[in-house]
Amino acid sequence: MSRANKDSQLISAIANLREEEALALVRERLAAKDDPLLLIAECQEGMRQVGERYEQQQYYLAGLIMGGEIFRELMGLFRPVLESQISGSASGRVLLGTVAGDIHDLGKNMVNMLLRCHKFTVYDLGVDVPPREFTRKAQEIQPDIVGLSGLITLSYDSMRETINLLHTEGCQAPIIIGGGLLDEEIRQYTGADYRVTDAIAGIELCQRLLTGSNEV
Ligand code: B12
Repeated sequence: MSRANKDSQLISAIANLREEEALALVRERLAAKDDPLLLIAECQEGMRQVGERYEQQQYYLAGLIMGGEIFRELMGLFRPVLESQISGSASGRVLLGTVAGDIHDLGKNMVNMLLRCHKFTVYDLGVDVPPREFTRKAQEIQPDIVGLSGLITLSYDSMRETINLLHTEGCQAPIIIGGGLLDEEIRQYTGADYRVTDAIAGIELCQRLLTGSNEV
């Protein structure tokens, strides 16, 4: 991803599944007051490379699982730092979830954490969420924004179905889809209003949507 320095030692430690090294590097860089958002971008790039190696059959499924575990541990290091930086006044309600058929939740959880740090109220429905569950919750809480996460090809149909149902049931909140592999064509296919490929862009977009700024 664009914000990450593609050659960093941290990216390489994650891509090579060197857990202890990755944890030590993040601890060190957080202690040296490195920007946690930049570190998160590097972690995402490391995970992208894990996925690439899986695709190229250099790693088996165990590699993906191990990558996921490393990322989860790294998130534990970021959480207290980010939570100590909570700023701004109370903002809007965001309905969030990973769509039906997809169980990836690390990115969604990261978004959840960052949104809370920016004083959003987040209703996170978890993973593999059926369209009907999104509409039921949307009717109950009347969100200001709906965020759908999806990382696998299968999730694009689920996103489309969920968005169709949300519209049919009268939900007028802007809908953002998020996931590392999403592009403009997929956004159009799903009918989403916006798409983002990293959490920081997602938070900035949510802030702009709520302040009514046109610069989206
Ligand atoms: C870790 C991982 C797993 C872990 C997930 C653990 C977990 N609890 O999430 C496990 C091992 C369970 C897994 C399973 C599978 N995986 Co997997 N996985 C990955 C991997 C390596 C990293 C994902 C990740 O966590 N990245 C780090 C986070 C931070 O990034 P992110 O999710 O993109 O999220 C960021 C942004 O996208 C954004 N964002 C995300 N959601 C949202 C939502 C909103 C509203 C907003 C604003 C922003 C936002 O913010 C986040 C932070 O910046 C990816 C590779 C990749 N390129 O992503 C493959 C990948 C997604 N997996 C893949 C596959 C094939 C699978 C399996 C089908 C494998 C199998 N044979 O079983 C299963 C799918 C099961 C299912 N039905 O869902 C493929 C998908 C290919 C495709 N086109 O369909 C990928 C791309 C690997 C590859 N290159 O082949 N996987």
